[in-house]
Amino acid sequence: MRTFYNASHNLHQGRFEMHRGALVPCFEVASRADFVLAELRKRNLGPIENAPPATIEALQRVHAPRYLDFLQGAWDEWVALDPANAQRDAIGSYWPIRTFRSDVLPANFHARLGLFSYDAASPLTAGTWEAARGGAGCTLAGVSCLQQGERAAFVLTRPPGHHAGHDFFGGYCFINNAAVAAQALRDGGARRVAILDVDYHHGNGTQAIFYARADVFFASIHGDPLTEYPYWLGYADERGTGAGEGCNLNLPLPRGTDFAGWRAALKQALQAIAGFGADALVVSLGVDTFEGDPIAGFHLRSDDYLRMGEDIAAAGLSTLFTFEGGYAVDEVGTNAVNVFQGFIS
Ligand code: OKP
Ligand code: ZN
Repeated sequence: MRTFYNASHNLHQGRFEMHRGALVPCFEVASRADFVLAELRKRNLGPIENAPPATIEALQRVHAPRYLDFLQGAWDEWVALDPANAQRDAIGSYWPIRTFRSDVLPANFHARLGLFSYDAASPLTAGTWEAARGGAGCTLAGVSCLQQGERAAFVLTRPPGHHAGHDFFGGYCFINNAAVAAQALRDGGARRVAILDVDYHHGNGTQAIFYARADVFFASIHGDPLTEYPYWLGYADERGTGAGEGCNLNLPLPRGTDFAGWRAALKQALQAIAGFGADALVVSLGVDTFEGDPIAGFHLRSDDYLRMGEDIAAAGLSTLFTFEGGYAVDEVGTNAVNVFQGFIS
């Protein structure tokens, strides 16, 4: 299986995230990708390649122009406000909740930072834009691979993507790689695409992007948003809207769920995807379902990821894996590569 590795990922290295009133060191660290890369090499899973960054035009297939403009210029604006800002990351302080306007684009930088984000856990850094664009470029290269008839490919990138929406960032995510992939597959001629999100956290950005569409099915297995981030989306009654009605499947599970319970949900998600009749599958692969993950609550063990890969392979679809969460850094390589090992076995 070919891997497209975003060599620019380490340009994004957030220092701190706001966590319940305190700035704490970021969980989403650069070494996560390094561990996965090392494990791929160790197990000789296939070629590891680079790809050029995505063009703005390609990103606009999923994201709003004014959002992309903001992301591209944000760091320079931030530092122009105060040279001392070069030593600290940009994090929002003000957000337009219900009753505020979002049609006006404020001149004030902090107001725009809040307009285009939804949490204080996703620091925007000097290299965030380049890293995120690089990841989308790898995603497009992975899509090309599938279009050339390969069974599967892996996009090894960070920051992750599934919380990023059409015009907002949050949950450590800036550009939605899974959405970029699904859209590129559609643009390349696939009639129906399914996205399976197995990250511990609900992929609210991906869901929102495709919520009204009948051509992209979104299925997600995640910690129940009643207690788990992102809290305001990911409930079972969200089934899509308009033409997209019935094309969204959320399978929230309680904290503490082990692989037996999780695998039953996977079976349900894969059955729904089979019923949808997809031409291709995009997997938002987060391995923060691991029992040792510091910010999640499921109890999957390393061997369980082999079974996960086998089950996904049994769907028989050409499959693009995009890397999402997984914060137990020492095990993140083993767990992610176990999925591929199971998939190709
Ligand atoms: C990104 B991805 C938990 C705080 C949650 C944000 C989590 C973002 C997860 N104590 N903060 O889905 O892995
Ligand atoms: Zn996650």
